[in-house]
Amino acid sequence: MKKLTYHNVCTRDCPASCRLLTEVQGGRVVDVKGDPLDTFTRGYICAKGYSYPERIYSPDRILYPLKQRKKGSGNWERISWEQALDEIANKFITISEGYSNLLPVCLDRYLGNLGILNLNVAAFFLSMAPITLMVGSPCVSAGTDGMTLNYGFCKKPVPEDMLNSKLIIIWGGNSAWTLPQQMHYIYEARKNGAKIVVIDPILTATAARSDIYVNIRPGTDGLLALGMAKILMEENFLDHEFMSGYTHGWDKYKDYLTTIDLEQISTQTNVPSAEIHKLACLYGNTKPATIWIGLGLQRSPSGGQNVRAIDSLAALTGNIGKQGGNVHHISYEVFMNAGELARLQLPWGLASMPEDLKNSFRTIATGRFAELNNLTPPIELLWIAGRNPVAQDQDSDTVKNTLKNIPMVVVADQFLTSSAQYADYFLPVSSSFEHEDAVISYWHYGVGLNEKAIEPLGESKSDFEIMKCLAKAIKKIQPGFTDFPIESDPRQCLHQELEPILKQQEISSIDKLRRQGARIQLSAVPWQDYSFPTPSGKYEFYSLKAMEHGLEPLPIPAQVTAKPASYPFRLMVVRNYATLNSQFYNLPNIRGLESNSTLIIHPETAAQKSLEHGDKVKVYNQLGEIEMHISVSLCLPHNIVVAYMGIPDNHGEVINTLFGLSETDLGEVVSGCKGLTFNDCFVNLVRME
Ligand SMILES: Nc1nc2c(c(=O)[nH]1)N[C@H]1C(S)=C(S)[C@@H](COP(=O)(O)OP(=O)(O)OC[C@H]3O[C@@H](n4cnc5c(=O)[nH]c(N)nc54)[C@H](O)[C@@H]3O)O[C@H]1N2
Ligand SMILES: Nc1nc2c(c(=O)[nH]1)N[C@H]1C(S)=C(S)[C@@H](COP(=O)(O)OP(=O)(O)OC[C@H]3O[C@@H](n4cnc5c(=O)[nH]c(N)nc54)[C@H](O)[C@@H]3O)O[C@H]1N2
Ligand code: SF4
Ligand SMILES: [Mo]
Repeated sequence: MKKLTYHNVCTRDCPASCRLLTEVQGGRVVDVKGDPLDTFTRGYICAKGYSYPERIYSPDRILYPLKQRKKGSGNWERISWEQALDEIANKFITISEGYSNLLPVCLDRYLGNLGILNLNVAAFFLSMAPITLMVGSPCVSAGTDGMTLNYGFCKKPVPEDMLNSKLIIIWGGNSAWTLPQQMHYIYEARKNGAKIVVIDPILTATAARSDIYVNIRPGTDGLLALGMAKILMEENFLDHEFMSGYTHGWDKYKDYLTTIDLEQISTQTNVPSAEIHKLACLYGNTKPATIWIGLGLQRSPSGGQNVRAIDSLAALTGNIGKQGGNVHHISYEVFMNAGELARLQLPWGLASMPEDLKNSFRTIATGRFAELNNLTPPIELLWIAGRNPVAQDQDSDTVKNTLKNIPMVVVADQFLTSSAQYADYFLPVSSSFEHEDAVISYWHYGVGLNEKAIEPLGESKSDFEIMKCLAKAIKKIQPGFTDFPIESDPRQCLHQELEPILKQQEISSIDKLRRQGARIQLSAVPWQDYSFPTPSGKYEFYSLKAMEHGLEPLPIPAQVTAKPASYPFRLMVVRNYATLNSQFYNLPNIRGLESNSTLIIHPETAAQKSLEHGDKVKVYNQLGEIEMHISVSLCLPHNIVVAYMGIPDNHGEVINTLFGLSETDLGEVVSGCKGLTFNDCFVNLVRME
């Protein structure tokens, strides 16, 4: 039988956004591989990408709408789309009649699918404002705020600019696992003489590939950066021309730096003074030098200020606006180039919304499920799409209880996730191989068209189709209720969204985009014009805006949390190379790589607790407990234990049960609310017989 090849894009929330070639035989996906024409990946994809055929046809995938008799009971019944949509549509109508508004309707969505068309889920709800919207980001908001306060906007160089660097400091990121394609540029830079430094509390796969590894106490990165800044100042590494022309607040920063004590910083960060000195001098001496601020470090109580302090190193040494210099973090600048819908999306969705629309919403910060219980009017209907909050947000028990309390919870997903178990309705979503869409990468700015390669499996539908069908069902009962375009062709909507990009790129047709892809042309090296959209028009060491958000105007982090006596181990959850957040672990081939929920501990901890590799332990704290198998490793300090993200234990218990709700210092500047802290959780463990 003839094989047909289709162009797809991986729609996972992953910076690589790999373009894929999908082979289809007899209407079935038989192979997925990387597209060698993808200028960023050059055809290299990860284990998750290769596992798509297994994921598409997984026996775990749910292909029909389901209704659960009692939430959490597992007592599911297959129902027709007609019944599901009718009952949900009627709930919308009853809510609007009972409350004279739709505030009791709440939407919680995130980036389970990065497709532009997929973003229309939000458009459906936006068309019916006012509703209650969960806003912000569980991921990036403290860091983007830190960057925004200093520079005025969060921009980054293109990934290839690392080839021009002579020193690359990877600070709080594990790219060898989370963005492996970038390692290619890093290795190339090393061949050209660059040194690679990794700063991480864990000796990660990335750290193992570095020239210099700095082991740091979690959450203290800002202090290390302040110590380095003091040394740069004392050792005359400052770029006075840049500082005097283009920065604001150096006098105050300088005064502050003179007061700090390097020995104290060494004690607080766990980094020996000589190492801090060596690192600062290496950074001061090497031009151009770049810092890649990963997402791990900004999910700490002072994550925003820590990012600001690290940024300041680039400003002090004049590494801003230079090829091979700057700070690489994250950029949503690309979405400015897309159509209206993509532009309205998270994490800055709220900030960029027109005032009248914005003000009509009731907003709840992402992850704050407890707050959903105490609202007037109360939440009557919660729609969860592209999210798994029970597994991924903090305090999973509270999330579960909130879901239980809400009269109607709808989850649209492909699998019966830990969150779906607390839903009343499960709506089956087609995989991205089953409908057309497009993805813009927030790392390399590539735009890839995703073709429909096969028909939707079972009765599954894309989120866009689901919203259209729901709008139809609502309109059948009350014609004027929503103006969501029920007759619109998904293709047409997609093309509308892509039009500005096609124009900018002078790409004549969607078909051309499908074959060759595109890349949004942003400046390869940001800030070359030294024009910073901050209140002072300069790079701000001293930010009054930070003060408005209750922080020190200088990049000074707050005190580090003390370890509670009864929970002596800090629990860090790291992303696994073969899974993505809570996804993929259910596939047999992936489980072959990571078989069960593992807790990695130091040999000293093993000895102290009389544990051996493979033993079963209960990991617990004041919030709950989870069963795990021990793996012993020297790659982490004795007071840290490490788990892989998203893999539940044999009882379905998830690791985030042990994480209390805890906010980062920043997040609201860009996204409307503070971010979430994930590296400040403490536990104890005990052997299970
Ligand atoms: N302990 C700890 N917790 C963390 C973090 C951490 O570092 N430590 N990191 C945080 C970060 S960075 C993030 S981004 C969040 C991620 O949190 P989430 O985004 O909630 O996590 P995912 O597991 O990726 O869930 C996405 C869901 O979308 C579904 N999905 C896939 N495609 C589609 C589609 O087309 N339509 C619909 N409707 N659904 C689809 C998937 O099956 C999956 O269930 O987790 C946060 N949680
Ligand atoms: N394979 C795979 N790839 C992924 C994902 C996945 O789940 N699996 N998830 C995607 C998503 S949603 C995201 S947000 C990105 C995240 O990708 P990265 O930017 O790499 O961020 P994380 O993996 O969250 O954390 C990276 C490192 O930060 C370290 N870290 C934690 N706290 C601190 C600290 O206080 N200081 C310092 N210096 N380091 C610290 C951790 O030990 C970890 O090694 O990856 C994306 N890519
Ligand atoms: S998960 Fe990331 S690296 Fe893997 S195929 Fe998808 S986009 Fe590429
Ligand atoms: Mo994330």
